[in-house]
Amino acid sequence: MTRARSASDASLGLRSTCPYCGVGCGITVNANGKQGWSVAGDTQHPANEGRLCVKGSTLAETVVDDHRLLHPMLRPSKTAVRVPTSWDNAMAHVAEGFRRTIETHGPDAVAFYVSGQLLTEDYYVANKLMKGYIGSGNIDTNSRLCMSSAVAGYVRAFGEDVVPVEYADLDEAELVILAGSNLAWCHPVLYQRLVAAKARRPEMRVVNIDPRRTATSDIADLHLPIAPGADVALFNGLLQYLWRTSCHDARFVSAHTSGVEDALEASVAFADIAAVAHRCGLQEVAVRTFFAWVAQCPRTITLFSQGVNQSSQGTDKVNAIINCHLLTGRLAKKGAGPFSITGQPNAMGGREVGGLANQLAAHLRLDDPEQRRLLQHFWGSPCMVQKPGLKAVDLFEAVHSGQVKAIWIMATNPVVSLPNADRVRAALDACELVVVSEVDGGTDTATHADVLLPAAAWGEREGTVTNSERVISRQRAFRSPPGEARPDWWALCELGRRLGYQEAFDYQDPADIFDEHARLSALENATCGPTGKDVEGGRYPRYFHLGGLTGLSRAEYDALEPVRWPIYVRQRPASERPFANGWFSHPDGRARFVAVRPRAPEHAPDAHFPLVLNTGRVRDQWHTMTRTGLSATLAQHRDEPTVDLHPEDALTNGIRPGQLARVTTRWGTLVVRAVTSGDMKRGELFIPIHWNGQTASDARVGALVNPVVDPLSGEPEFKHTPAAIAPFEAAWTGFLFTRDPATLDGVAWWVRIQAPVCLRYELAGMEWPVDLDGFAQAVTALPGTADWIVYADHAAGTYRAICFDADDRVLACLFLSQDEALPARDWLAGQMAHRHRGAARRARLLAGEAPHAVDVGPTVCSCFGVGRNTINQAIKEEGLRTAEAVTAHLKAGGNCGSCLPEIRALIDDLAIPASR
Ligand SMILES: Nc1nc2c(c(=O)[nH]1)N[C@H]1C(S)=C(S)[C@@H](COP(=O)(O)OP(=O)(O)OC[C@H]3O[C@@H](n4cnc5c(=O)[nH]c(N)nc54)[C@H](O)[C@@H]3O)O[C@H]1N2
Ligand SMILES: Nc1nc2c(c(=O)[nH]1)N[C@H]1C(S)=C(S)[C@@H](COP(=O)(O)OP(=O)(O)OC[C@H]3O[C@@H](n4cnc5c(=O)[nH]c(N)nc54)[C@H](O)[C@@H]3O)O[C@H]1N2
Ligand code: SF4
Ligand SMILES: [Mo]
Repeated sequence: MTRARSASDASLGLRSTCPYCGVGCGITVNANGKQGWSVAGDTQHPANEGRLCVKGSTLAETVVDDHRLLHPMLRPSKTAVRVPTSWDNAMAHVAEGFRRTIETHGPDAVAFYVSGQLLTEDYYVANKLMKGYIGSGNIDTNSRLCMSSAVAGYVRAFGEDVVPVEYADLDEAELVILAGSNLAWCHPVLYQRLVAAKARRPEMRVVNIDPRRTATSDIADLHLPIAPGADVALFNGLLQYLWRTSCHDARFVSAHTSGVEDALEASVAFADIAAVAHRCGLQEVAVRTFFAWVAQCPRTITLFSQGVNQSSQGTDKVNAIINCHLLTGRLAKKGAGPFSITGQPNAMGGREVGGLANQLAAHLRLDDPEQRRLLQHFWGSPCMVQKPGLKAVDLFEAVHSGQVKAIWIMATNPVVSLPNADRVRAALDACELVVVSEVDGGTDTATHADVLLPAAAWGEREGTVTNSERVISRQRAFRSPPGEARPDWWALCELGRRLGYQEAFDYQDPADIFDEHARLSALENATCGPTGKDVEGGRYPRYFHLGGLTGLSRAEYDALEPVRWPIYVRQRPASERPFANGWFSHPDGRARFVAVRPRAPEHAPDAHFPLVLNTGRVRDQWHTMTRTGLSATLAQHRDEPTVDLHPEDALTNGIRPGQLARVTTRWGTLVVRAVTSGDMKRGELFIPIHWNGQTASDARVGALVNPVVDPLSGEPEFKHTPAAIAPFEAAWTGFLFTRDPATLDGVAWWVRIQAPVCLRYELAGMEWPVDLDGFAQAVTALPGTADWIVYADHAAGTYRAICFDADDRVLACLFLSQDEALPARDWLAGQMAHRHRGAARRARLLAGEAPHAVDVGPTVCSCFGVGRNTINQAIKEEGLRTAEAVTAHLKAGGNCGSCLPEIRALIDDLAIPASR
């Protein structure tokens, strides 16, 4: 097992990386602060140079043991109750289940479903066990849902999955195209870097291509609110424009690429800019401006994310983008290139070890028998994978049909995050053996496990991750795992050993695994082609090369500084970036243009489902909220799940902003609060992905998403599902503050929100309770004999009840109303921490607000807890005209800067013209 360091080690300032997004910021951890730990940005780390966003800054709040799975749990049958057991017993059960299934039904009847949140060492072992020892390709990862289209696009174009751009290129670019990326919220530190670059060089241009206006649009000189899915048409139009205006790099195209004629022919229908604009739902002048800017700017970066990848034509979108970079030779040069930004902290590490069902490890090709044999020989494996395994959506379909009978799910929550998620839940219910490795035993997926394995979490595990710019960093442990939690690599090796492969899985620690991974990357690998100088020899040249990191001593591995691959030779970074010498990884050394044509989505809006449902992220929550959901600070920014829509769509569908609404698709339905932010176009809805069965009664948006996938990458169409919306008419709404989780049987709708010293629930019901006191006692599980004060006005449809403990502290506080007349929650939330002695003071609580209450409004700046109303007031009263002035006045925006776009939007909204 890994050595978990003690607090005294950490007090020295242990260096690690943030477990959230693919920016991969370096952090330092110290043993102090409110939670026992404090986290700060690592000034030495190249990804962030000391900066952190609000999620990174609040990490210490999430290092709590409350929700942790502490012991292995087992249920011998589907109807039995899960009980704690020993690791030995749990692993014996897993090994027996896998062995029996493989013997009876063959290796393709078992599967692993893993995650870009594993460390590279965990990932390497999982892939080796499934592909080299079980002999099946049935290992897929949540990265399938994330950047598999980018992987497929890069491989088609370059012959290898290599991201040829670095963060520093943003500092040099003349034009940055942000395609389908909400960088301001999803990669905030990188966004801040872009903001700083633009402040230094105001002539730099930014174009934002996104159907919605987002916080990212704030930095854009031009926002193109593209029709959902129309990106191939837009970039085909751009290719034609660049060709016709002679912006192509003829030398580069003829010396280093092939297929340009086909790509031009496929895009010829988009030579007419007016037609492109029409197809994309954009103004012709905006498209002309965009094209002209690209033509003018040799240093162009196209940074793309899920608006491109998560599409039934995601791979074609990626190649449409890369085609434009190939035509102009804007690639592998300072300040230029197609940049797929990765989402998860180790999405890139997963790509390196071949974690997708259609990859082999170390960028070797699964479709080449010779390369399979080479890897088999390296691993000494008994039964090597022969064909690609099932991709995530198909994999769970195979679980549903009974073709896959045993599955091990690790560090991902597919009952929330896969499309058609209710079917995933049904699949797990029907599956003979479901093993789930988790840190949180209560997730929607964990509750379907036959065997639950407690995993060591971030802060307790040792290993490496690779960020979006190919920089490998060490994650280091600063605390011991609680209970019996153990690292994932260890549990996987335990299965390997129990299946009879002692030697192959006899690693002592992650350093051992990393060494094997690095050695494999150098196997038969001459990366630089005939003219390259770094390495010679090798049958299968790949840019993915960690030769310089082989043979590290344990101490060297522990002390490893962030380092970017390729790294061919010890102590010597590669002399040039991948592709800089014009050599690509296809056998002939040439990059490929790919002929792409737009396709209509499989499911288009119709009379029943007239709207397009788009899904994505909010600033302060991470995925299914198992970590960020524990932070009261992070809950302030967006406390509830919402559906954002155009005001006219709200009107035509009879929905008042702020009201609950039911959104329905052919696959599922949910109920969330409707908002009309002004950012949406007509015909489109946006719902965040984060809420799940623990945090809301009815807000798992995955249940609504169509299970359509890209034919090449298998990535789901998460951003495009036909949908309908209708008001959800509740008889009453209300809220509850409580110290203990509420009992919500019979409550039609609820959301759970982490507040500073308690939980808050927002509630709604279909019938006004006949016995209101009984209802209050039931939801709070506090008896009628407890110390309650109650105010009830049946005529007005108002009920308020507060229960105190012997120390005069509020145990629970329930407010219900038939006409949505409820006070703002902030003041009452603050009162939960205080004592309330005396009838007068207690009665004031029933009023729900301070005698001179000021409603600060929803939080904009989470770092300093500054609300919208406070900011608006300062803008108006102090005449503030810039975000910097707001920061100077209120501190808001002065720490991580994530909220600056929102502050600027408030200034714009209140802007008073200087003169008329
Ligand atoms: N706060 C926060 N940050 C995160 C995460 C998180 O959960 N929370 N998750 C991380 C992960 S794993 C990922 S993958 C990244 C994702 O990062 P992003 O991809 O930036 O985030 P999303 O919100 O999924 O989607 C991006 C945008 O695509 C737009 N879009 C939808 N359809 C289209 C289309 O047809 N064309 C174009 N051009 N755009 C479209 C959406 O409106 C949305 O604004 O974020 C990472 N960072
Ligand atoms: N509708 C819709 N759905 C989407 C998306 C979308 O845009 N729209 N985006 C997709 C994308 S890009 C992504 S990346 C996925 C993310 O979706 P998921 O991967 O399902 O989301 P997470 O909440 O990150 O799940 C990680 C789980 O691992 C657990 N965990 C954390 N650390 C460890 C560890 O060290 N070991 C183990 N064993 N477990 C651990 C956490 O408690 C958590 O339950 O969602 C996808 N789903
Ligand atoms: S940008 Fe924020 S979430 Fe992403 S790695 Fe950095 S601190 Fe973590
Ligand atoms: Mo992702």
